[in-house]
Amino acid sequence: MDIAGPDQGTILKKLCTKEEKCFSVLMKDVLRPYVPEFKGLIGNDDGDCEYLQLQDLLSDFISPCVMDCKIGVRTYLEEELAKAKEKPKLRKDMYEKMCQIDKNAPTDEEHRLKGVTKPRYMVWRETISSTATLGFRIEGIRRSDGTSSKDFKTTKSKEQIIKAFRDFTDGFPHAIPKYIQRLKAVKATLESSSFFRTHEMIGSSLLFVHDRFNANIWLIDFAKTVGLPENISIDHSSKWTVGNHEDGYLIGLNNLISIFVTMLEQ
Ligand code: 4IP
Ligand code: ADP
Ligand code: MN
Repeated sequence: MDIAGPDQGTILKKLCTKEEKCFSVLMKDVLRPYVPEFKGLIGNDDGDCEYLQLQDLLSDFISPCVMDCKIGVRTYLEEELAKAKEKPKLRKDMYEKMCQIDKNAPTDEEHRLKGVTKPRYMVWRETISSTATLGFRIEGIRRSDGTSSKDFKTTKSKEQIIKAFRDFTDGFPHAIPKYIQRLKAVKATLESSSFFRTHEMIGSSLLFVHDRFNANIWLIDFAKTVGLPENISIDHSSKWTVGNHEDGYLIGLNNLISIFVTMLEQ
């Protein structure tokens, strides 16, 4: 998703109408300073493809280090679960991704079928990583030299997370207190946000960015963030059960804060 936009300091992301809707609401919400600015839609030259034009969050940094943490205890929509129950569709690609990490993970039947359903794969990914227990997981890290790693699929324990966060902030000690401050500001703002009160945030990330001088965090990726049904409200930290729409967003945020505080104290 690294397409530079036509204007300085912007990037383009393939249009997803769910995400566009979220950005439109967010531009009028108290969360606005915590998300990339949404500058509207833009088509390609052939007119067969549309993009969201977003503020490039990296443009004010010099050789930034970047980390994407996916927040929440659940990473698939209830709607995807319902679809898979009604009409189980076997995903060969997901079966193969599963085998690559652990060839013993699929059941005998799944091995025979050479496929797994999407929720089965997503739940498995949640439990081998820190998502199910800590309410967030590391998706990827890019270092200041430009090298990057997505090798965090089995980073699960607090100790493993701290080691990865230490590597990420190595040589940039000023970033840790700045990250704590920003995470606390995100939390306080979420508490008064009507967007947060009325949406289920699935598969959304916090993007951590620092360089030698600064450090900051933004909320990104709202492709699977959806408005809650009229009659349902959530507190973002209660246990998810089918139909209650809880996402565990605050479980992840609170754990991130406490882990960075632990690192500062160590
Ligand atoms: C991916 O699994 C990620 O969970 C994707 O989420 C998800 O896309 C993919 O589902 C799934 O295969 P791995 O990270 O293990 O490869 P994201 O885009 O946030 O990274 P969705 O569309 O669910 O967000 P499919 O169905 O797109 O393959
Ligand atoms: P996807 O839905 O394809 O997962 P994301 O919105 O999560 O797309 O973006 C993928 C990656 O692109 C992020 O991990 C981040 O590194 C980068 N990115 C996303 N939005 C921005 C932005 N506004 N500015 C700079 N980088 C971004
Ligand atoms: Mn996504």
